[in-house]
Amino acid sequence: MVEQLDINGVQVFPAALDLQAQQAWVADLRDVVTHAPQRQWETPGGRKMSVRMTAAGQFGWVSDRKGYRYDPVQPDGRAWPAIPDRILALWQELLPKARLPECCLVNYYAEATKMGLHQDRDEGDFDQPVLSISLGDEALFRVGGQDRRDRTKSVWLRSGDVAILQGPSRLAYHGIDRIKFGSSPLLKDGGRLNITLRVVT
Ligand code: MD3
Ligand code: FE
Repeated sequence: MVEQLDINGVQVFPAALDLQAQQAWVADLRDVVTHAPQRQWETPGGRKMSVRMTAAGQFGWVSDRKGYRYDPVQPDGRAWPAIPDRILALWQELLPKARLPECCLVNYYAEATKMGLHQDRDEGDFDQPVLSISLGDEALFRVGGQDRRDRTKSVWLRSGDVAILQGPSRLAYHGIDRIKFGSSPLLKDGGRLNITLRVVT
């Protein structure tokens, strides 16, 4: 990893994963989806999210009328599948001092999917970093500060890009404004996968 960008404190490593690695990750994630189908969660306010989500690890992130939370089981009562070794290995390589991730959240963006500006604060220890990997179509990522009104910066995240959120940026507001559907040949039906690794407890 040579180039490194700083977007309001978020460290972005463009093209950190080469094409062969990206294809291997997609195969691993297809396996995860076999054991944990993707779902469109309902927000506590009753709106269906446009992002399709699943997870691996000790916990998955879920949402329904009762609220947002990490859950050790899927809605059908099954445990979440294990985090693939190759994915765990990237965390250990980039973040050797961090605790091991307990959730590998897998977000899929089909055409016209977006994710509004939010903070990630359902985890127990904000001193632990979050690692994000983008696969497939390009996405316009927006990140501000710890106050929703703080000025935001935008950057296009592309397939193979890795981002690390730690320090003050760990609680920064962020979101995905849009994707450029069909901009990457990686996923056969198009769209974008984003993988985030988190320490939950
Ligand atoms: C900045 N995902 O899953 S990834 C999420 O592309 C989420 O699916 C987006 O926001 C996506 O919660 C953005 C980059 C990212 C992930 C976690 C962060 C940026 C972050 C946590 C804190 C600050
Ligand atoms: Fe987030």
